Amino acid sequence: MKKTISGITVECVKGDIASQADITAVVNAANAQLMMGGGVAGAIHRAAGPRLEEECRPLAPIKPGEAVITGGHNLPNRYVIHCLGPIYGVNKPEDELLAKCYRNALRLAERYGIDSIAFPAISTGAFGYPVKEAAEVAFRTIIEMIPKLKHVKRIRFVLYSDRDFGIHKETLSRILSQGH
Ligand code: AR6
Repeated sequence: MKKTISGITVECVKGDIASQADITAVVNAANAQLMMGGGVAGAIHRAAGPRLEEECRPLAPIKPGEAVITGGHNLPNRYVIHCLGPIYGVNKPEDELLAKCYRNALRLAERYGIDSIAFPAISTGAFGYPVKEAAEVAFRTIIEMIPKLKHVKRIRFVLYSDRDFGIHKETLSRILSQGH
């Protein structure tokens, strides 16, 4: 599924965040220590190799809502942008902290002249954020950022399950049909 908003493509695909070869920067749903983890942080670190953890070590720890950038190492992508999402029910306000992740990742992408970026559904796995609520925050934040983007031309959401893919497609269509 693909939508174009003011010349910028926003798309949803089903797949693995570590296999997005046509994208310049992939986003990691990181832990505060920026180390190997489960889910997305496992897939990204496994594919990138141990030099990614080495590059991350001096940048850690990060706080919920923050984002930092590293190289992609053995990933097919030039950069990894690591975001720490909020733990649902613990880091509050969750919606604001999750919005900050997307905002900060896009700001970093702009600073590095990145043309394409792929996001996983940050916080919706181990951190327990309900997928529908998280998708709403993610797309609303991205759509708000679109007028500020000069370099980023393509924003991809990579969803791991059919259910999450369906929820994201439905949420994006609904938000756009509401005129936002
Ligand atoms: N590609 C795309 N999406 C994925 C993949 C993948 N390879 N693997 C899982 N997902 P999570 P969080 C989906 O747990 O909630 C880690 O252990 C998954 O189904 O990766 O932000 C870190 O070390 C879910 O919908 O991230 C942290 O401690 C979404 O990606 C903590 O978990 C995010 O799930 C971060 O938790």
